[in-house]
Amino acid sequence: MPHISQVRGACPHDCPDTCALVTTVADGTAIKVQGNTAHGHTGGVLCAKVSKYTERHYHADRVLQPLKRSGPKGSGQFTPVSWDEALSDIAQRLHAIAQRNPEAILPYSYAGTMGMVQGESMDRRFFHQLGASLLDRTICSNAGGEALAATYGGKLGMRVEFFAESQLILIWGSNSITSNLHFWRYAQEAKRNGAKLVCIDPRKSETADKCHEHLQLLPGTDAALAFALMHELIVNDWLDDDYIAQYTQGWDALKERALQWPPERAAQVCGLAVEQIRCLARDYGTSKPAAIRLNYGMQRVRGGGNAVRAIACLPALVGAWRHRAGGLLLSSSGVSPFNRAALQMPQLLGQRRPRTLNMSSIGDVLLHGGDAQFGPKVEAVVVYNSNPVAVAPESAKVTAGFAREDLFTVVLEHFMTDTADHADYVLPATMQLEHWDIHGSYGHTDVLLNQPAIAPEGQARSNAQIFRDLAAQMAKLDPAFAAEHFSESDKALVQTAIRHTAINFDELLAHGFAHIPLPDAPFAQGGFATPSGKCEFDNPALARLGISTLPEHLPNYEPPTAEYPLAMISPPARNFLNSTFANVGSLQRMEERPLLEIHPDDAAARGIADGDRLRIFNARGEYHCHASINGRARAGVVVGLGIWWRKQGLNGTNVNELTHQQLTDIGRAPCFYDCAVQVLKADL
Ligand SMILES: Nc1nc2c(c(=O)[nH]1)N[C@H]1C(S)=C(S)[C@@H](COP(=O)(O)OP(=O)(O)OC[C@H]3O[C@@H](n4cnc5c(=O)[nH]c(N)nc54)[C@H](O)[C@@H]3O)O[C@H]1N2
Ligand SMILES: Nc1nc2c(c(=O)[nH]1)N[C@H]1C(S)=C(S)[C@@H](COP(=O)(O)OP(=O)(O)OC[C@H]3O[C@@H](n4cnc5c(=O)[nH]c(N)nc54)[C@H](O)[C@@H]3O)O[C@H]1N2
Ligand code: SF4
Ligand SMILES: [Mo]
Repeated sequence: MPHISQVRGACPHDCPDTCALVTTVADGTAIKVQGNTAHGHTGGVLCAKVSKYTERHYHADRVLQPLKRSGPKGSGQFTPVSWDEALSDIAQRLHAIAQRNPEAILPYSYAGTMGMVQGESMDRRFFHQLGASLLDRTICSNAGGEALAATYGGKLGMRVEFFAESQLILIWGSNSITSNLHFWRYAQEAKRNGAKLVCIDPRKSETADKCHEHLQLLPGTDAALAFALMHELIVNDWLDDDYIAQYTQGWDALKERALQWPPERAAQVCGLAVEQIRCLARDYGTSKPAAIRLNYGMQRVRGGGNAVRAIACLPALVGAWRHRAGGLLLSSSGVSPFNRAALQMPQLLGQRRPRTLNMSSIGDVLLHGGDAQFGPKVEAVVVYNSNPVAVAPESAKVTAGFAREDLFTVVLEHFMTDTADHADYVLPATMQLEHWDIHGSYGHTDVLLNQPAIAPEGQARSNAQIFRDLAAQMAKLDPAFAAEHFSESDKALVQTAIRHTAINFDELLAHGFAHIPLPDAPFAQGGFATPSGKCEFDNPALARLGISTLPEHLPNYEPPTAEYPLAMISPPARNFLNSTFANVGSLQRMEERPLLEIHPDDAAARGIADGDRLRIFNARGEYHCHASINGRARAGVVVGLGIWWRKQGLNGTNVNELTHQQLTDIGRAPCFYDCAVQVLKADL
């Protein structure tokens, strides 16, 4: 009889759901990963991706030993080396650069794992101790995050479970069935209880299919729609005057701006029917409680931050916050109790104040170092929990940057991604079933513990262990390197993360999760986390940043032109998670192949039939994939579902070959969905 055990964990992926996992282990092998039925938000259900987790874990292509480059940069040719050789060589290279200028070293990481330990602990200590450049982690949520903070004072909002009690739910810039499945379960419950569901999305997504109404607006026009809704709330007197008077700031000025946006004007900007906007305003003004599930899809455009601000004003205008099932949720990560300073030790910087480089500009950063805009040239980059060559905008530049022969690149990875192909060293990292971690969530308000279920495969080491090992090597080269800060084990780091908080480690061990004590309705009586304590429609502090103190509608950087007449958005494919899982066979087969969704009229005008091979191009580059005329794209807008690896692409590129590096109005974030292209049938 095999020895069978079950181990509780947490899904590490960059997904608002942060599911609680149960891994079944037979004689040291993980045979099944399931949802923990005891955890309410997970409800025992996992998405298709993580239901197949063992396939990713035991994938034949997994990197299981340290690799050293043996061919030209970017060739993907490597030779196995020992950990000792890799660590000592890497430490020597970094030490030599640090002696000249530590700011020439750049860490590059994002949320490949959302764990506090493997995502933001020893790594931060290591780079702080070195004095390396800091990274502005803007690639995903910064426009909306900073906009929300400017309005509510933080990433705070409705508790996700109370959406089940709402009467009206606006699913705004979110394909919940794809990217927030466990919210969709609550929305379904509300629907069964009689709620109306409205989807606001340029794409007729799987979620739009299942909502009562779909407003298929043009990308980057959400602020205009929000202002028109305000206009209708004002002229029809659907306002909660008392809530506005007590708990908001700047209403007179906002009102004046909103009155400039009658539905007729917004309809033109948004590409919607006037009646659709009126109808939505009526629903929003008269349904109680009304809730908005705002998501990040609508903020990946030039005016994304201001659009979030405009939308975030709506619940205060109708007093939706008075009820726990009313209000808005963009992100709940602001309730996170973790002791980040103890994990990351910013004090290791001492008096040094290294420059901060923006991860969303990595192409320019790597190519243009040594000038006034970017400062000293980057000589070494250490990448972990991210695949920038595939996911960062304007990939031709990102690829050229990573292909620099004079750049020393270390990549901690599970697989030979496009980025790993460009490394000097690839270091094998453990996966979630093999290490300790602790997780907050940006879609619910629980804390989850991840216990290792099995021993690491091959020679894999956890991220935290790799930085611990590198620190030990650095200490040999530099007596001033404070090695004593790198001794805590991964499990001890979990405990550090919750030291002096309301979260109890033994409770986490026993159940796998714990609730953060919170009120049901966060802003029922104001209590916003802003300096004024109010919902700041008008935020005077923004003036110093050169941002309009009132929300405004900013048109996209790249409106379609005669040369590039189609707007392109590139939201995630359902069965991948960003570029993760794109190499997992069963999930790849579900997504079939890289596709561009195109409206039948736009296809017909170009003689394109379903399945045809396409050239999609603009001044920045060219991406080839197959046409999908599946009814999801609106006229004038094409949809390149992401994020395939470049090396899987028909011409060795992916959709980010077309995107640009201009930044959002607030939050210095990329504008992935603000992009104009031309599409033609490729010659065979
Ligand atoms: N299966 C799966 N789940 C994921 C991910 C994944 O890759 N795959 N990624 C994870 C990550 S990192 C994130 S940040 C979230 C992302 O998930 P969301 O925050 O939901 O954002 P997106 O998926 O980028 O876009 C959501 C929807 O917004 C629409 N959209 C695009 N432009 C606009 C616009 O201008 N206005 C409006 N109103 N809508 C627009 C898109 O068509 C898309 O259907 O999902 C996470 N979950
Ligand atoms: N065109 C377009 N581009 C986009 C987007 C889009 O919608 N359209 N979405 C953007 C968004 S929202 C985001 S968040 C970014 C995401 O971009 P990334 O943060 O780069 O996310 P992934 O592509 O999932 O890559 C994460 C990598 O981390 C690795 N990893 C996972 N766990 C660990 C670990 O424990 N240790 C180590 N060392 N590695 C690990 C995985 O194997 C994977 O290769 O992409 C952005 N790019
Ligand atoms: S990716 Fe999201 S939905 Fe899937 S298991 Fe992880 S947290 Fe849950
Ligand atoms: Mo993201």
